[in-house]
Amino acid sequence: MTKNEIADVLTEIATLLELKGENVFKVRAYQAGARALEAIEQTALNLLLAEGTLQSVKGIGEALAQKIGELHATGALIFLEKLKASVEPGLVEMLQIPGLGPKKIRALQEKLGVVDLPALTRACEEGRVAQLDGFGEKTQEKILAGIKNREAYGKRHLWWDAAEIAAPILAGLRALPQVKKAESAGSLRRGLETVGDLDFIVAAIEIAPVVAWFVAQAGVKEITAQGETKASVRFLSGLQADLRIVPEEQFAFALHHFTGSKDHNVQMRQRALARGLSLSEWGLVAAEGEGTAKEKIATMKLGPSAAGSIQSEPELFAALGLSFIAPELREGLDEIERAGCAEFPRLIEIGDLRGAFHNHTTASDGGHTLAEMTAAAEALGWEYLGIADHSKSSVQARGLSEHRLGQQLEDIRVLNASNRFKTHVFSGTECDILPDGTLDFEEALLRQLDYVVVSVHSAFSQDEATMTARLVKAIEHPCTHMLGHLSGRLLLRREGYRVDVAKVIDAAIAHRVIIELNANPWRLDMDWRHWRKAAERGLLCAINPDAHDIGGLGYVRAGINAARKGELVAEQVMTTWPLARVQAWLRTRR
Ligand code: DGT
Ligand code: CA
Ligand code: CA
Ligand code: ZN
Repeated sequence: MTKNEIADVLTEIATLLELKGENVFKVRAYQAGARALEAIEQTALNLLLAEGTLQSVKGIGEALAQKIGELHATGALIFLEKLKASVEPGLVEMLQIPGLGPKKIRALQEKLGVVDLPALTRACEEGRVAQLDGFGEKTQEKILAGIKNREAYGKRHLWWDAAEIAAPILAGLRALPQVKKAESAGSLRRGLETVGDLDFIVAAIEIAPVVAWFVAQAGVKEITAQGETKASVRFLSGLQADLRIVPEEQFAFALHHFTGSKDHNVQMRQRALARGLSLSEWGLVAAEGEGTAKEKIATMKLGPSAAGSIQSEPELFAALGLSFIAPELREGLDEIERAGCAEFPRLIEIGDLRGAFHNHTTASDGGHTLAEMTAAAEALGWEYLGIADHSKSSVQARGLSEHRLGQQLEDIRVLNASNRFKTHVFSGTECDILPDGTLDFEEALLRQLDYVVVSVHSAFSQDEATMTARLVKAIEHPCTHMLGHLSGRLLLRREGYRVDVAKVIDAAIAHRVIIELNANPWRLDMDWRHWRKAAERGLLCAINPDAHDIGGLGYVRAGINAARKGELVAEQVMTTWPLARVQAWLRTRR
C-alpha cells in the first residue's frame, strides 16, 4: 500500500473508533498519524520502514508504526478487520449519508435509539431528527435526500443487466481509432452474480477523445468524475461505470489489478513480495530500493523483470511462478496457492453446451409454444431440448393437469417423429415438491415422461430441518432425475429458504440425482460456491436456463459464468453430453 492509501486506512480507523465512542485521545492518535503520513515523502517512508525507525516521526507512536508497517507490506490489517466486525453494520452504513459523521451518528443512536437506515428514515419522517441539538430541519431534509439517493444508486445490479450495458460500450471502445486494447474488468469480468459497478480498462495512444466518447454514451445520466486518465459515469438504471486509460505497456497490470478481487490482489502482492518483487496496477518491479512501483516505472529504474516485458495476464502470472488463473476464479480463496502447484483444468465454455432441461412453454406460464421453443433451440445449435412445464399444484403458473400433461407428451412424440427440427425434444415436467416431500404427480404418470425435475414452489417458510427432509424425500423418489433451483433465492429480491445444502448434496450424490444450476440471472441456484467440492465428490450438474420464452434460452450464458466460478469442467455438466449419452443416462435412472 502507498502512504496515501495507508493514511486513508488510519482515517477510517479513527472514524470507526469514534463511532464506537472510544477514548478521544486514541481517535486523535490515528488522525494525527494520517496527517503525518500525508506530510512525509513516500521514499522517506520506505526508508524509515526499512530501518525500523518510523516511530521517530512526530505523530507516529510505536503501535501506529507497527500497523503502518503491516499495511505497507501486506495491504491488509487484522486490527481493522476486527474493528469493522465489532461495529454495528447499520451505523457504518449511516456514514455513507452525506452530512453524517461519527458524532452525529452517535447522537442519533444515544438520543433516538437509531442504529440503521430504516430507523433513521422513520425518525426523519416523524420530524424527531430536526429536534435534536445540532441537527435542525435543513439537516433532516438533507439526510432524507441522502438516504433516497443511496437507495436509488447504492444498490448492486444483476450480472446479466450489467453485462448488457457493458457489451456495447466495450465494443464501442474497441472500435475507436485511438484504442489499442480494451477490456471490462471488476466483478463483471469475474462473473460474479451481482455487480456493484462496471470497470473498463483501455490502452490508448491518445486519451482525451476516448474519455470524450465514453462520457457521451447513450444512457449516461451523469458524469460523476472526469480526470486526465479516467472518468466515471452513472447510467439511467443507477449503474455506474469507471473508465481507466493506461499506456499499452501497463495494460496487463491494470487489467489484472482492476479485475480483482481485492482479496486476490492482496495475495498476489504478498506472493510478489515473497519473491522480492512489488506488484501494482502499474507494473512488477524489484521491491528493494527507493520509490513505489509507479515512481520506479516513471523514472525508468526498471529491474530485469520490468513492466515492459510483460504483455499479458498469463505472462504476469508466469512471472510469479503461477499458472494462468481464469478471472472467474480470482476471488481470493485458494486459487493462488493452487496455481503455484499445477495448471487448472479447462473450465466449461458456452460452446460446450448441447441442450438444456428446465424450460417452459405456453402450456404453463411460458411465452412461446413447443414448436417455437424447439426452433429457437435448433437455432442455438442444440442437440436436445427438455420441456418441463409446471405441475398441477402451481396454479398461479397454470400448472398442467394429468390430462394436459398427457396431451403435451403426445405433442412431443409427434414433433420428434415429424423430423421437423434437428433438435430432439425430451418430455419432462417441473413437478412440485409438496410441503410433505411427496411429488405432485403419481408415479405411473411420471414414468411415462423422459425425465422429471422436482422443485419447491410453496411453503417457503418451513424450518430448515423440515425443508431439508422435504428435499431429500423428493430426491429419493425413484422417478426424480433433477432437483430444480435448490434454494429458491431471487438475487437482490428474496433470500432462499432455509435448507441444509450439504445434506441435500449428499442425498443427490447417493441417489445419482442431478442438481441443476438454474441459469436464470435472478437465480443462479445452486450457488457457485458449492459446486467445486460437490462435483469432485461426484455430483452431476445440468445448466438449465428455466426459460419462459425463446430469449430465456440465452440465460445459459449466465449459468456458464456461475459454473466456471464453481470450477466445473464440461464432463461434470450433463448438458454438454451428446444426445445418445444423455438418453442412456436418463434411462438408467428408470
Ligand atoms: P463491485 O464493483 O463491487 O461488484 O466489485 P469489484 O470487484 O468490481 O470492485 P471495484 O469496482 O470496487 O474495484 C475493481 C477492482 O479494483 C477490485 O476488484 C480490485 C481492485 N481494487 C479496488 N480497490 C482496491 C483496494 O483498495 N485494494 C486492492 N488491492 N485492490 C482494489
Ligand atoms: Ca466494479
Ligand atoms: Ca469500480
Ligand atoms: Zn421453478
